[in-house]
Amino acid sequence: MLILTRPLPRSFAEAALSRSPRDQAPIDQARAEAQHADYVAALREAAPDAVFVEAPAADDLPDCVFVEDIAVALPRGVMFTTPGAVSRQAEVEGVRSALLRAGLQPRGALSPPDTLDGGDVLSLGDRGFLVGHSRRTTPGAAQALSEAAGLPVMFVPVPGDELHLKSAITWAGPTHGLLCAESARRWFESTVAPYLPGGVADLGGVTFLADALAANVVIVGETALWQGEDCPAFAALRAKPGLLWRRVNMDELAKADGALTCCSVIFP
Ligand code: CIR
Repeated sequence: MLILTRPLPRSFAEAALSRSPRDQAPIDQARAEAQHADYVAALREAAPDAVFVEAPAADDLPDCVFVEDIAVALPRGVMFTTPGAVSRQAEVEGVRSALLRAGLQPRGALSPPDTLDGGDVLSLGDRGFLVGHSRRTTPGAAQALSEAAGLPVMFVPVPGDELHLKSAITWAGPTHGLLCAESARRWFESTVAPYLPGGVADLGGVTFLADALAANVVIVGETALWQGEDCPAFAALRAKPGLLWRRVNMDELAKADGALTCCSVIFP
């Protein structure tokens, strides 16, 4: 297993993109750095044998900690994206050189005007990918991803005004199923569930969670990292055997619209 992360830049609190006005949600840089360090430590604990690749620190790229948007793990390699936010496109170079140096094989390519944010790509294992059509991700990019991976892609609009697909839904594997924000239930039931090859049951079912942040979990080996509000449905899910649940808190990064999956890319 190889895990990619990137240090939190010193420009994060002042300049990371955020949909909340900064005066409503000022970011505490030191707290964000401490939370990110805890997150990386939790990944290391969960995967002690993994190779950790840290892309170079880049204080001139305020959103660069969100590596998920830059590289997508494919069955036999990596696809580098063209992120949909122009201010983030220079993030690719540092991630690309770090991953190629680590020996990963590049797969596929995007051509202008296509753009792709990895936050819109949910891997469903050998079933393929669920890809969100957002303001950051184009249909042509979903097609290019399918060709690069040699796997089917199901392309769906992102729910409501979510930034990314994985702002609303992630997959904890066949034992624990999909986790979806309650606010996206109607979207899931009408736009996703009927079209999933094999249906929802084949993916282990779905649990709806009142807190959208909690619906974004990172699965690393046998460990699941989670954050946000707990609730009985989530507690029941965590009580099922098969995963060790580890709570982390990244609420400072959430102010810049980042959830847990955003800060790493896991190559199994
Ligand atoms: C952005 O707007 O691009 C960043 N502030 C947040 C990116 C979060 N990434 C993700 O959900 N995959």
